[in-house]
Amino acid sequence: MAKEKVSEEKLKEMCHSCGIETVWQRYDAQDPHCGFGLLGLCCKNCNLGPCRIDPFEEGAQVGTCGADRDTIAARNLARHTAAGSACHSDHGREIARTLMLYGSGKASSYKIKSEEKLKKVASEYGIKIEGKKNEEIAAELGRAMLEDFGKQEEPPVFIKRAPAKQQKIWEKHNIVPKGIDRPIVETMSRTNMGVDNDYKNLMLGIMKTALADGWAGSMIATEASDILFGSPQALRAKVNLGVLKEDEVNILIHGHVPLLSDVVVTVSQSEEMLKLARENGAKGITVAGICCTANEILVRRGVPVAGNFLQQELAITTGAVEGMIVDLQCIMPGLVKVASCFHTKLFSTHPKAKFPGMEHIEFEEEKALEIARELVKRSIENFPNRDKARVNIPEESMDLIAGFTAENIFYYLGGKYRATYRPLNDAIISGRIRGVVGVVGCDNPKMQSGKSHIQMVKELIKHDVLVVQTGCSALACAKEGLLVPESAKKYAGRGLQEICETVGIPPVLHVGSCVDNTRILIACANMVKEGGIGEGIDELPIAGAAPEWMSEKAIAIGWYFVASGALVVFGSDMPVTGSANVMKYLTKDVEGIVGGKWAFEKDPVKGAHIIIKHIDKKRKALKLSAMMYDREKVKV
Ligand code: MSK
Repeated sequence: MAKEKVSEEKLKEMCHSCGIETVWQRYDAQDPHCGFGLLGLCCKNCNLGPCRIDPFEEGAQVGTCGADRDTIAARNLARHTAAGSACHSDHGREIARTLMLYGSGKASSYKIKSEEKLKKVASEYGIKIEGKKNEEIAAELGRAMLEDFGKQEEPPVFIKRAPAKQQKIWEKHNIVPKGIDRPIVETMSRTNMGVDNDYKNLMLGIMKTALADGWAGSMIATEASDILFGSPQALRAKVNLGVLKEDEVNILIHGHVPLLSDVVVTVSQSEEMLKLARENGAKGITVAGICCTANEILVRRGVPVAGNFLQQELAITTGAVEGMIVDLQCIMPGLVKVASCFHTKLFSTHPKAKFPGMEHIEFEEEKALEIARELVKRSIENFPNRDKARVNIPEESMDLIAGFTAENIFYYLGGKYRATYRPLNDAIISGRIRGVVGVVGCDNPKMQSGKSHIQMVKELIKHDVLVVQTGCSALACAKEGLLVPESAKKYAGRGLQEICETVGIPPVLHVGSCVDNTRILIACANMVKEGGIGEGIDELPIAGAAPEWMSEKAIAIGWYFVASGALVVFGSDMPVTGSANVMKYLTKDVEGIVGGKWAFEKDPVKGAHIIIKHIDKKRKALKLSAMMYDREKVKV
């Protein structure tokens, strides 16, 4: 008899009553959080300290060296941005390196899955493609991309993808990044004790660093991944813990870089592994993803997603996971303790990301197939150790459509023979679509554990805003059923609904993983190029939001959108509120420099209305007509 399924909430309660500690309990145990940290007023950049500024202005107002609250808050923010940019860009470096290795005949587990993109990007890099084999082009392109990281005097190649207006603004303020690594190193250097103490100058350095991430490091990750693993196409898949199967071996892939997980998926579908699974008493093998590795494999192969960031531990507590294979980024060290209560085997695979208590099987591009086979085999052999009485797979799972890109959206909106952004721009001009907003980023126990994304997105689409999503935010909304075409009728305003129904797309478009926020940058540049809605990204009726941001990578992403001219709304403050000057710079002054700015709003519905107001202001400046169905209301 089939066992009764539990809900996710029930699963959380069960963990709690059995004394299994997850992120929510650990978060509570941190209460109260360090006030100086929250305000950004502590400095431990040198051994004169650690120093802290008294927010009530009764105690010390400067650090031992004399640095004031503005300098300290700005320096801390700069270091967060550098760390976030470094993380994304290192991801890009790894994929570019694999592309080069593949082209040089050293990574035979891979192939070129998008020849079209290989040739297009190679041409952008000035590589001659005529008469050359794909392998040769891949080797040259991989090498050229790697050179972008180390450039000293030249901007990375993709910077020229930005609209001319943005490039001019960046040149004027001297924030065009030279190379990708250099601005990150420069930020670490200028935030050292006694170097850059002018918060405004530090902010310019931050923007330069973030631009290197968005318009180069992350963009390389996206483009090189498309070349190696295929350019995504819209596909239907499933999301949430209910994708795990009671009678199959369940393997979770978690992290960000898809170099190993893509091969794991291939291996898990081989007859050799399926036979081994049957021999071990399972009916088959389910590979499902967590976090952005999930998104990478979802958008290209339709592999189901078990969950977003906050579900990584819960997935193990289902008692039905034989192996979790992690690469890097967003992997909680707390997994080890949770897994120790179950039979789940955890495998770390990346030389840069080891976890005490996890078995480490190191990934090498040259031996990807062999290593993936070992990991899948070890997981299958763990199936007999599963305690069936402790299996509690929540029943929730939901359909979603994923796999939209800055390129294929041409076809979905314009049709195969009219592949342009014209229909999108026209829909904005005519007032059917109010604007386009990227709602992205993590989920956070500090906020509503994923619910803020849903509330914000519902409010936006209700007001005819087309939403594009990446990362865990996309997964949170997918679980709610917002990423299927049917949701347009249920939740979207009439204008957006008409567009979605005409072309058969959801009102919320999943465009990939965290590094794929660059697809949104490219889409913005394409909208500008198409014409009629402004000369630069700063003029477009667009915005970005991260309602539950958590990672330093989110700070870097937010900054590259702001520096590119967008309004970015975060659902909780960045740790700089102890400096009124820095806060004013972020929420006001920066707009006069690059055209974009920050806003902070805890309430996701209010956050949505900050965005709607901003979009309406941009529409007005562009002299666009009022929203189509608002006009009808006026007539009535
Ligand atoms: S995985 S960075 S929790 S979106 Fe990209 Fe999710 Fe945030 Fe990690």
